[in-house]
Amino acid sequence: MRWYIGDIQGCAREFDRLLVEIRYDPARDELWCLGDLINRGPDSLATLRLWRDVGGRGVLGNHEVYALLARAGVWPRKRDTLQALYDAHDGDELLTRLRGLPVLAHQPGGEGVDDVWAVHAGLDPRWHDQLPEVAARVNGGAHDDAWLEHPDVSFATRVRCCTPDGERSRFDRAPEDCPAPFRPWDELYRGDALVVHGHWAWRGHYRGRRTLGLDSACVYGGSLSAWCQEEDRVVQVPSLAARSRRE
Ligand SMILES: [Mn+2]
Repeated sequence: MRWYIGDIQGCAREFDRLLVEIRYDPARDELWCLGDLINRGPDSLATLRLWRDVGGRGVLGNHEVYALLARAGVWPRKRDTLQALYDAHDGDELLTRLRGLPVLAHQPGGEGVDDVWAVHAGLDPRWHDQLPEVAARVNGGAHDDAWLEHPDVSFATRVRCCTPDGERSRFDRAPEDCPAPFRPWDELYRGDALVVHGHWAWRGHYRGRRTLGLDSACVYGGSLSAWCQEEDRVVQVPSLAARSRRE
């Protein structure tokens, strides 16, 4: 089975529980994390070690971009929970894995199974009829620091609300409150493939016309969500944290 998991944000214990819950078997199954595996939460290092050890794959999130650029000294260090990762003997190896993650990942479906595009935040409306070309462009860079700051990478890892011509809003609350002229990016999506994404913790897990959101705010006391592509099934485990970390 192929499983997609929403934003873990260092919630390693919940990640471990979720893998047990879905009976994840690295020899048989495939694991795609939807970005933001790290930061804010209690244990980014254990999260990445577990993800590596079970052969996890994934797409790049804005917290991975931050971790890489802050580590490189390109961006100023903000308040974060990444020090143990930076200090670990295998920290740079783990960060190198993150640097290699694609921004957009296509997983074909089949008989009765949805074609899936995975992305951390969402899609620019101008990309909808040319996703393979966009993926080749945004995934095919040198993955160096400058690539991590490319506007297309920023869009795919950060958008919540935007305009049809790809202008982004900083709005981060419930989609129905999105201020005009911006709209939730998924309402503008007109493709046929199912887009599976994370990043919008405030919104939580939802199912749209052709989109599926899996960031159910584990780090803020919600739950951690997984979705199986073949069975179109969601499995969730509750957060072990108090509902207190939201900033
Ligand atoms: Mn995010």
